Amino acid sequence: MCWLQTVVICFVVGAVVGGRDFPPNFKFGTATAAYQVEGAWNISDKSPSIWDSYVRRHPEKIKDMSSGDVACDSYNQWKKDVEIASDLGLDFYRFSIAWTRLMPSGFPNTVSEDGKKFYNDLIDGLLEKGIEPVVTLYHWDLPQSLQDLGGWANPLVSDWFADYARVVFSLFGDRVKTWITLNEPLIFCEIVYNTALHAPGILSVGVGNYLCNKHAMIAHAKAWRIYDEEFRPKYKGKVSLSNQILWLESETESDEEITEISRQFMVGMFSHPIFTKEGGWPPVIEKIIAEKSKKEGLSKSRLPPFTQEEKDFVKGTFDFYGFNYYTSRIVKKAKEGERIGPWPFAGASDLDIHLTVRPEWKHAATSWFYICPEGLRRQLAWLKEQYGDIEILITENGYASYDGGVDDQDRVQYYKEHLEQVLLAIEDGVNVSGYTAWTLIDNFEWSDGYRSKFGLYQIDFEDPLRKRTPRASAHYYASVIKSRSIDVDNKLTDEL
Ligand code: GBH
Repeated sequence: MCWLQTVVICFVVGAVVGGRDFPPNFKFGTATAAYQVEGAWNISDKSPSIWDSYVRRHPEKIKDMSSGDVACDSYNQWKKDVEIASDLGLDFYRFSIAWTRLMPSGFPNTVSEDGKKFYNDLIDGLLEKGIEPVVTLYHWDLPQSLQDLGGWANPLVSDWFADYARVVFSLFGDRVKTWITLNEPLIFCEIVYNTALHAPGILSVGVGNYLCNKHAMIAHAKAWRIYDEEFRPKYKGKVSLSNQILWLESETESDEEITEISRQFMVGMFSHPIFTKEGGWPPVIEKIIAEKSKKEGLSKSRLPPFTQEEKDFVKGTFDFYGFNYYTSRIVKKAKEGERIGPWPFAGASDLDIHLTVRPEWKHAATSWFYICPEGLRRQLAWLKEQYGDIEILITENGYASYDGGVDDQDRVQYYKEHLEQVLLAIEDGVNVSGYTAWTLIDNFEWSDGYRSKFGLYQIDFEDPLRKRTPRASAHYYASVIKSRSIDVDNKLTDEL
């Protein structure tokens, strides 16, 4: 075929399907996290993480009094996970490494042979099937021994994390090219210290959260710089973090200013230090917290400042922007005495806002989850506007249902509507390079236990082998990946 014919055909095909198809280099994946799927919590030389301790000390904090002790047993069943990932046709699989499995003492003097083997096998198994491993270093399971020293509130945590990161990069960097340092500091700092609803269950409203935020930013930067200096030259991979983002919008114009401030609290806090030229905290946040601290009679702001040296150290430590999107909120100025709603700022006192939802947003199967697909496109536009035209990887997006049933048309709908918004964002000119469905298999959903299900595959938790069964959404996602289009069949078939 002559080149002109090729061009004409491509043009015609492009015009017909244009906008509904993903670009050829766009990548699709699914994600999980170690504590939520692995189980084998005390096997071999693994030490307890803060989640292992938390579910023992506070079983009542988990809605069904369950734990991740066995979870999906992926520690033993990982071959099945690789198999279904391959059945789906995934380009990549995002999983996290359990610090306590790989480095039981928390420090690099102990590297577990067993832990090494487990992650080597998983990585090699994925690569054999042509699936790229995308690895998260920290998905909330800090070694309990480091928590006993103050955990994320201790500035030394950034060195502990950096040492751990170096071990991980040196063991797996030859095969892993995309790294996520931290999953959602908003959750493991703000939620943890403002609500104590997650491990380690320590309440320190307006103090612990900000210490943690700062140390998380430094820890991320140290890991990125270690990769950049010691590993990038030979391995040429990419490193960033994943932020949890709720799209926030205002009901009325008069609330627009407070809404933008709220975005800076929720997204800017964990982005401005890294993704802007000036670095450091968003100035508006620094000002608000400093003023409040002063009024409270404190001599210093509760938000620890960055020195100029620290600002320079943290800024620019990214290769792409990673974020997780599930839901949205409407922001209103709080009236006297009005609480701000259970999530994500419960207990936080520095932002006088009230979060609500629009009546038309449908509720999914867990308290915080309202469905607003447009939020994803608006969020993507906002990120581009704030931090420039950088590559963006959606590291999680998915839907919660109560029922373990397999004909999950509501989840299919959720994926379809959100993928459509991704396509629109790409049309808007946002550089979105990939999309990650949360999650491959039903798993331990933190304080919800096993009550809310997010899996493309259903897990039979009564079965000792934890049988994995594809839902309609698995069929749908597989078809999307195959056809690179969202308008595909969503029926249950025998294909998977
Ligand atoms: C992500 O967090 C996580 O990365 C992933 O591990 C998780 O399974 C997935 O999303 C689905 O939740 O109501 O105060 O007890 C998203 C943020 C964190 C939101 C936990 C709900 C419950 C906090 N989620 N949070 S609370």
